[in-house]
Amino acid sequence: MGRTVDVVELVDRAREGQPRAVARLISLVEDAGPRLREVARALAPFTGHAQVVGLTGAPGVGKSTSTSALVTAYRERGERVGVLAVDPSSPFSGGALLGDRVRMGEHATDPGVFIRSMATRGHLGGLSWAVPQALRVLDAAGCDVVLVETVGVGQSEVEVVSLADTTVVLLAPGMGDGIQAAKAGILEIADVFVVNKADRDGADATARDLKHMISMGRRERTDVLWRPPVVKTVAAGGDGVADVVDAIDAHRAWLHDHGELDRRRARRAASEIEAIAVERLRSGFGGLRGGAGLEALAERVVAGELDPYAAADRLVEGLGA
Ligand SMILES: Nc1nc2c(ncn2[C@@H]2O[C@H](COP(=O)(O)OP(=O)(O)O)[C@@H](O)[C@H]2O)c(=O)[nH]1
Ligand SMILES: [Mg+2]
Repeated sequence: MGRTVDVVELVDRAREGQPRAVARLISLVEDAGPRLREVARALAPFTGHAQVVGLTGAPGVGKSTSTSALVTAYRERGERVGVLAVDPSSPFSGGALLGDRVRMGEHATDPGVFIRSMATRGHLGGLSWAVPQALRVLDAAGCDVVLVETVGVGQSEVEVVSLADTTVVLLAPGMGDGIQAAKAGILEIADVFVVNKADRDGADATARDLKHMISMGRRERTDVLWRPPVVKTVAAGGDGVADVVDAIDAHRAWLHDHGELDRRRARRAASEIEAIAVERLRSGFGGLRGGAGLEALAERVVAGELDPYAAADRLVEGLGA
């Protein structure tokens, strides 16, 4: 094939579990280069197998430590595991983040584990398009479970929900913002709560507060049948990690029994399509020159010559031309 990669062959090799093929495919989708479409097409028939588990929470609660402990637990069951560590603020891309590399070090030579760190800064839409494509690569590579670690700040914790079959929200005692964050919306997104650092004072109180909030929430939302369990862990020592695996399994079974798995996956595909379409529109705007371009229109809005709605109409019309 000369210097150009044969994407179909790469996908074959990834399915055989060759780490370099997996890494290469993720790079191809991350770069959003001309091969992206070809990669997506080649992957499509082999996706839909992996169980996608999102882990989110404030920086320092122990997401990476927990992810590593979960990898160990799934490997003990003989499952192939993928890890995507997504840090929107990281200036690095492609390679592993140093901290994660150290923590994930014990899995680095395990052929049944694929680990990838992704920085989303600089990509319009952040998580919204590159991560789902990387997920597809790991899925097609035969991962039984893919763990997606995202920092629970701003939008990313909402976005992880659209990616994951099961969303695990981590809290830690002594991080006062924990319960506040819960009030601000993590209650809606969590399928499983983990109170990590249970070796520290206050873990019981945090777990109790959470359970109380969950029971309050249920009174208002009687249609919601799944009650998120609250699991205490000491991820650093592995305590309670088996309970997290059990909770994730139970949630998966519940999703399956209630037709929710298909619904969530359809929602995920819909947001993926939307993100790609929006991205395409955006890049189209960039190509519009002269008076029809975004900058020229913006100037006219600032000058009061056009209102933003009329300007938006022109922009969209410009794409159609
Ligand atoms: N005491 C204690 N420390 C922990 C525990 N789990 C993780 N840590 C420590 O907390 C710090 C942050 O962990 P990390 O996994 O990087 O958190 P992340 O930012 O959420 O990914 C590290 O120094 C870990 O060693 C735990 O269960 N107990
Ligand atoms: Mg981390």
